[in-house]
Amino acid sequence: MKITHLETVPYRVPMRKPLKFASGEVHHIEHVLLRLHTDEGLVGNADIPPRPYTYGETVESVVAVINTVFAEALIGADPLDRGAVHAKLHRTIGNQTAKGGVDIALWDLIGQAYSTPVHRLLGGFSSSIEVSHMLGFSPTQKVVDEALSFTENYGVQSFKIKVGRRPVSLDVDLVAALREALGPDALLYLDANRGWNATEASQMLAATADLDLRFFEEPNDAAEVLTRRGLVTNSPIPIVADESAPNLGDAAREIHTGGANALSIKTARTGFTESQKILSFAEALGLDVLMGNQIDTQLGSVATVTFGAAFEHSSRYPAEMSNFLDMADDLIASPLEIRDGRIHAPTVPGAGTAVDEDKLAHFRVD
Ligand code: MUC
Ligand code: MG
Repeated sequence: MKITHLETVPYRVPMRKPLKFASGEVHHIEHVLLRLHTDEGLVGNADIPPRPYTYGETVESVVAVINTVFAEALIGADPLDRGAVHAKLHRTIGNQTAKGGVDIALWDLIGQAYSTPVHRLLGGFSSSIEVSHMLGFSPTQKVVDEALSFTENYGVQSFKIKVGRRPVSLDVDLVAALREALGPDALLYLDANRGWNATEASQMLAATADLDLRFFEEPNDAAEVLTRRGLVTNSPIPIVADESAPNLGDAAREIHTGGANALSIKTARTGFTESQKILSFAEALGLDVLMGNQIDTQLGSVATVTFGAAFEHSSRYPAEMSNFLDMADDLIASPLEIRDGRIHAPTVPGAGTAVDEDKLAHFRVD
């Protein structure tokens, strides 16, 4: 099997409600659909979400790097030789979600070629994984109502709370209100997206010490090495590296230099191949891993469940997979369903990233 040509299709879908957090805001889904075509007539698909405030990528940069740099490694390649493709991609620094998308599309082809779900090719640990919902900035009562509606309508019991606002007391009050409303059994954790400095983050930890929070993601900028290391050393709960560890090398550096003691894995940026390397690294060191959300569509979230449910170590905590409910529509051909707080991994051959061609025609902007 050989890749004969590729397509990079920019598309735009409105959000029902914007998602706001300390490092940015998302009002519209403006992503790139990558399609790898083969001489056997198979098409491998992946959703690529550029996040300029996290990785510096844009729709235009994703399209450009794939067409002008990565295409040379892809056209004529057999998807099974993905090690050779990755070695070539590795020569280009950055462009994290473009690389993640290439890997997912390659695996989608491999799964289709072997008539097997990628979830099973990877590991097949569990047929489903529990869902965690990410709560963006909004007035406290609205956030509480949103969380309660997710528990009631979808059975979701785990929430990542976006924090990092000033004054810190704003977020202390929010977290206290959520714990009060959701009760002692809900799994609650924080993500400040670098919005605070280490002093503010310490104040947050002290003020919420009796609220049973489980993790604290990117409390401050990991580039503030000294204060970040102090925070990690003194924090009673694990400090999770997300945007400070967007690839294997950065994850290893952040862990070994004391910048974090838990890791977020996002298939949107490390696909399946590099995500598995990060997962093994974390497992060997006894570090907790969270399957994160890049404000993913269903097309993106299906990759998260495909990977997350494939391994025991990535299934230990609920995976962030529900923000597609904030979006007005989706390109995915077989929609995801959250039932009893869980999403099932696709059972069709490939990665579950097949697209609805009518919707693609409607939402594409090229
Ligand atoms: C997260 O975990 O930080 C917000 C920005 C981004 O790149 O991902 C989201 C969620
Ligand atoms: Mg994060």
